[in-house]
Amino acid sequence: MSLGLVVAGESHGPALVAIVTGVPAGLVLDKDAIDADLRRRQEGYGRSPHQQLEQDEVEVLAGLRHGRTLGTPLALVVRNRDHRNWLWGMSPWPPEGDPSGKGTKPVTLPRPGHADLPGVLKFGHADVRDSLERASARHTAVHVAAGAVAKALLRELDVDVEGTVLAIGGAVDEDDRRAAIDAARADRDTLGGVVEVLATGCPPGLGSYATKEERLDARLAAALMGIQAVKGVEIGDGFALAGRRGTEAHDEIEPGLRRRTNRAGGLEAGVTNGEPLLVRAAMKPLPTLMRPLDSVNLATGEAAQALVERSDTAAVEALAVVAEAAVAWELARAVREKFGGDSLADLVAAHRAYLGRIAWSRTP
Ligand code: EPS
Repeated sequence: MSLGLVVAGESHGPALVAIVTGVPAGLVLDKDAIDADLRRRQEGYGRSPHQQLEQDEVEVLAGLRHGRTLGTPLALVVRNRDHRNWLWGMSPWPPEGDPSGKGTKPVTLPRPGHADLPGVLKFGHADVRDSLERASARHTAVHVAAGAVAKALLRELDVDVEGTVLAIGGAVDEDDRRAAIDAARADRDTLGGVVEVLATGCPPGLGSYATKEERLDARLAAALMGIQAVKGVEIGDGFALAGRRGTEAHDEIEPGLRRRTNRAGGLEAGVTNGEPLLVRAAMKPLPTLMRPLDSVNLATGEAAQALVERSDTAAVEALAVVAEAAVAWELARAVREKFGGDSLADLVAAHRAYLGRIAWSRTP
């Protein structure tokens, strides 16, 4: 038993869609809680007018009845309000009549750092828009909706997951981060940053060292690297561990099987050890720039400046929410694999029996 997720949707298309499988029957979902996470993803300082145009809310088309999951595939939809401005440009069918408006003119100036060039080469597209629409981080919205389902499941086991921003453009303090965004925006530039996700209440034993595919550290790294613009992932003290001696790198075990420190970030050999799970992700500065970098016009082969478009200055606050959803999703998957159950009651009972066997309580 595991969780499955398939997401479809283009940035300016009609909607974003997620099919979620493997959620046990009887889990109560709260629309307000899912919508609150969608709003959190949108609230960050430094986003573009496009992002502000969207007012995301979840629709559930299947798998839920009267607020309770049925144990069948859940179909989640987040509509793109901006689509009404792209009816021709992003029409799924050949547009009839007089095609004009946004998105109808082919994009031929790939942005360094975006999917534009690798995308058109890989798929044989003539219009960069055929790549950029799907590569856009817009569809993180519906991943956050799926993550909210995962968080609801985890909460039944007293597991909480929270993402926070550590730095934006190198600035750590909140006021400095805002100032860094204002300065970058004034320079018509963009910023990246670092986020952290903390998960508390994980029992020891999620994930496995048996195969590399089951290692929870590998799965978390893949989930975080799967988010647009993420270029680095660290678990626990991560890169700093490489410079320490062994006696200062590991977490000594005390009676009661708790640890004196948490340098491993709650994961040893790809398995949770009962300490808080701690992961970080580094985001590169966004590649859509108002001050374009050198590129090539794909229609002529001549040197040119990359596409200039409205742009987010920074989306690091959104990344904190998206990374939280990604970590929650991977943890919920590991929970489903370990505890199984067709109904939530079966799952909770299996979890309780396991904690009893290993004599483990959430608080030492
Ligand atoms: C994005 C580019 C921007 C963002 C968008 C993701 O859109 P546009 O190019 O239309 O201005 O605003 O993010 C969202 C709309 C969102 O909801 O997060 C990109 O290229 O990834």
